[in-house]
Amino acid sequence: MNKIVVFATYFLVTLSQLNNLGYAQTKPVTDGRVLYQQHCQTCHGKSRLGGHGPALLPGNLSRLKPAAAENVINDGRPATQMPGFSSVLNQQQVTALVDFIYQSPTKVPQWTLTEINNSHRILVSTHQLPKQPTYQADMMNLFVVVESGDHHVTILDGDTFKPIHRFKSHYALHGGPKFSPNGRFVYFASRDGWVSKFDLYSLQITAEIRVGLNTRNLAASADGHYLMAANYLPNTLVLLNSQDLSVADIIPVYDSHGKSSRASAVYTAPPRNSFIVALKDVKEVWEIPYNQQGANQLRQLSVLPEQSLLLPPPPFTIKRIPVTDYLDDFFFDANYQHLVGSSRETHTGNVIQLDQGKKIASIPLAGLPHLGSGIYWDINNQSVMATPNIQKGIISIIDINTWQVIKEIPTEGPGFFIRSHKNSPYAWADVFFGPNKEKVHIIDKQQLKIIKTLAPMPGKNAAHVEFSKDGRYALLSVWDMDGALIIYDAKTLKEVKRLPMKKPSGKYNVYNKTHYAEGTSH
Ligand code: DHE
Repeated sequence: MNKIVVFATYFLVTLSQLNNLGYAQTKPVTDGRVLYQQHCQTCHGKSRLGGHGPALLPGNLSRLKPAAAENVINDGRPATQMPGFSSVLNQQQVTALVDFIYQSPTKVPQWTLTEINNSHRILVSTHQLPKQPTYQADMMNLFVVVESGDHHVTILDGDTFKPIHRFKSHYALHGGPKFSPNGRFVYFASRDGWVSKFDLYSLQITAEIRVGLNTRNLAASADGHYLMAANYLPNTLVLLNSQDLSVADIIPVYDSHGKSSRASAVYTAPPRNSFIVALKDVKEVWEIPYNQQGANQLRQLSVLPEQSLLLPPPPFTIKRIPVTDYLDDFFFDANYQHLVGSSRETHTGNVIQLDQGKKIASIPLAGLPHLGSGIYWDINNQSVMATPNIQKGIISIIDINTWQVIKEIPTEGPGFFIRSHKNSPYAWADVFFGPNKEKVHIIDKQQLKIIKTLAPMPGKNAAHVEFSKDGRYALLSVWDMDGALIIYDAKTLKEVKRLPMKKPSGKYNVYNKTHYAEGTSH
């Protein structure tokens, strides 16, 4: 009898030890917090403040109903890195996760002027910088290549295609880096809020500042004086002096009724001397002029009284353009008279005339266009724009005068980026999603048809092209840890060189970017 008791006790103790270690567990985990740690925190951050994925706090989820959040967890979200979890989690677990992410955190995350200023570091002062480049290269034909696989940046000679320098960046750079008007300095923004300034002459980071906890992107003013960063957390725009990255202003984002919003993205509109801001949670588009006239005007405060900040009087006026939808992805025409904005929820492009500050047309776009990567060119004096679609395998071609869709070019799957150059007869459009993600289509810009399809590394995602200064070469990324940057002759479409890289994402040519060249992103 005693033996039986001893054995039973031993068995129970061992079972409970195993349970504690998580081994003998047969019941699936149903604690939302634990599920979050297991499945979500790598991308969305330990405290739900965001990382590679967005922050998951009630304020950031205000536009997403819990039932829709369950769908996102089950099926993933198109055009993002968010995969579906329906084969890993049962419905009870998904509901527990949703309950958890809609709970307010015990400590509300703060990132105010104090935290921002405390993060500011000047690593090299301006007077220590060399007057000339410290190496031989055409400084206007350099490429800045973001390697998202191991969070590095490579500076590439655009004539020899030899890497000049490689350095560690902050975690998950997102959006295109922006350049000073003379192309000497590059500014990067990371999803976790860091803005860095890099000197291409001396190949070093000169200053850094953390402007937010979850940042979207940044824009540089055409006069070279300012940078503006757009944040998801907190709901702010942060204006920086581009010389040393010190804070010039913090603009909490509220609509005219006082409703707070995340800032989806900020863009520069060089001929208008203004920043244009896309807002995620309110039906407004903002234009913020930074010229002297704008500075002398009284700012119509977007700041609610209780939000007043310990900053000198803010320099700029905010022009609010009311819109009928949430617009968070923008295309601009060549002279920045119009923007086309889309939202995830609708199937129309909204054309806003910026001087008039109102919508002038709707474009039926059923495939969820990725307008931010749209480009424009002329066909027999007719200006057209082209945009990939992230839910449908088509490239939409739109007449920029009539705002009519004139053609839909079928592709082998939904795409993310399209690129060209004034000197190239072709536009390069990737197939980013689905079984054909290895493919890139070459489109004849006059005939509006695909003339060739490349698949440089079978099975691996090929995407995002940037041309050299003169348009002779096209550089394509293979987004894989054992990926590559592939250089093509843009005329013969033959491969010229292949450089192994760690998941290279975007690449940016100094000339094309500083000249807001036709065919590339601005
Ligand atoms: Fe991006 C640019 C928004 C997901 C890679 N992306 C942009 C811009 C916006 C944007 C508004 C233009 C800003 C700029 O360049 O300053 N991106 C979004 C999203 O809302 C979306 C769909 C969801 C998200 O999680 O943010 C999204 N983007 C991605 C990715 O998953 C990509 C493919 C991988 C990554 O690095 O996160 C990605 N986005 C890029 C790149 C650019 C970009 C490489 C710059 C393109 C360029 O050529 O300028």
